[in-house]
Amino acid sequence: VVALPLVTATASVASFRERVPIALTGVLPAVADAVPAPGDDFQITEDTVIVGSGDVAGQLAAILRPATGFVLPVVTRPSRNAVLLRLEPGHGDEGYRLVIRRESVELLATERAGLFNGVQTLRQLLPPAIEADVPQRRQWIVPGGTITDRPRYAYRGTMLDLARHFPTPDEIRTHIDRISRFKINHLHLHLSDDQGWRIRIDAWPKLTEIGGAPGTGVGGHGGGFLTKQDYRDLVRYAADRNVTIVPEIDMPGHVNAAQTAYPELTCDGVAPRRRTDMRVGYSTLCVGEEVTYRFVEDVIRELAEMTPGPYLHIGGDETFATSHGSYLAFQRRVLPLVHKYGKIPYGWHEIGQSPAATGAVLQFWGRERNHPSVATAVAAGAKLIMSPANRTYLDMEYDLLTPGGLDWAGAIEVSTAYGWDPATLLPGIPEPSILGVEAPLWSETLRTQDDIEFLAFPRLVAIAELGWSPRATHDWNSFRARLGAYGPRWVRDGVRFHRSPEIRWF
Ligand code: TNX
Repeated sequence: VVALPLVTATASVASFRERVPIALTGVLPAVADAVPAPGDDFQITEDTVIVGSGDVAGQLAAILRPATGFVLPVVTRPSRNAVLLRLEPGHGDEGYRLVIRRESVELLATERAGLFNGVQTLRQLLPPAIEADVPQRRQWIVPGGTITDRPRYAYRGTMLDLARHFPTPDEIRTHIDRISRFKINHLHLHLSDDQGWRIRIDAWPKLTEIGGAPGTGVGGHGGGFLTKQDYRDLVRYAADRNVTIVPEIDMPGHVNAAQTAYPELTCDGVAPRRRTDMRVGYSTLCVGEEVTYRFVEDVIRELAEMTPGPYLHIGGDETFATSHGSYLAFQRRVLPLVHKYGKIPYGWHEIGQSPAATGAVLQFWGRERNHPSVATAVAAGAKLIMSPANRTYLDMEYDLLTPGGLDWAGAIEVSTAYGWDPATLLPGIPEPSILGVEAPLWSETLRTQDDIEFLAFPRLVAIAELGWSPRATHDWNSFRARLGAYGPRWVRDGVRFHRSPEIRWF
């Protein structure tokens, strides 16, 4: 593990900075190990070829062609002046090694995911101008040396809340492009809530016809839903970028939209009015009725059928309208249904109160204090994803002056998002029980793609680094320098990120 200063100079002229060679250690999230080989740089030229047989070689070529203007043919036979992608044992599920020398760049990994991750790193080792979509007249130098890298945690996620504000599938795809640059490998889609139901379920068509109708967003804005084809296309698009989609149907609370469509899901059989306000905790499924479980089982079965990933999120948060006994009765029946359809049950940490949650994953969204029911569930076998609200909630405001976001968990500037350790936040949790981290973006205050990007970036990158990089690399000064140097890439990509005053942006 090396110390991580990132650029070798701190000149103030942007055009000069663009010419400063990128350091091997300038990458976001920080690489596990880097050994520079000064002077042994690789240069991409018009004769360079890409050697590899899988689709990641094609992805790399597609990244490099627009700005270089070079042909960069993808071939299978080894060659000089090449970027070679090769699978071999020993690098783990997502790890990779990059060996950069004057003659070639070798990218070695055991799985396709490792090659994908290595390509994200290689991209950042080229100057920001590589992100341009038309040819730039300049040299394309990759700094010499060897990077050996692998994730600290298997799960590095973020969440989009499709219920309070429904983004289009194209906007979701753009977001997947942006998050996958930082080796985020799970995208949790919050598909239902009091305001809207966003995924077609064939057995209960009114969920989307009524619950996903126009105007079913906070403030009466937006609305809409994903067809099964939309969803499957997103799953595929994400998988190409090493992102697993995690679907969530929130229950037994947060179900007002479903109940506007099917009044039999309420205890009094009366359809509630549509709700487009921001209150939480007032709705609940009728836990004593059999129709509730026919509904839940149909939804779980249809969601599981179209979800290749291992997790199915069943919500379980803020059930203030469900008695404790009813909550436990509900989970005793519903948690096994997720297993029945071949998925690992995942839920907000409240599900840990249920003895049926031993094989489940809990998403911890509390603060840094003792949570006895979480510790008990983990001791009984449950796993944890860390989403402490006062660190990871991308919908919290940055500070009092910056527009957008809520404030119930506090203001979260970049240093706050970065300044914690997933392993030690909660006492008494053994490290192997922690699968990783997730940064949720609730959408009560969102209207547009720009709003999503402004709240997600740069904070999501801090969470990505906590999830990917070994703890030994954790260093605020290094992080903020690497982040500042990343700014021009976002500018080129048209990402409206928050120019946090904590960062010296290039
Ligand atoms: C709490 S955190 C919620 C959501 C809201 C969010 C707003 C959690 C599991 N539930 O229903 O959208 O706060 O920040």
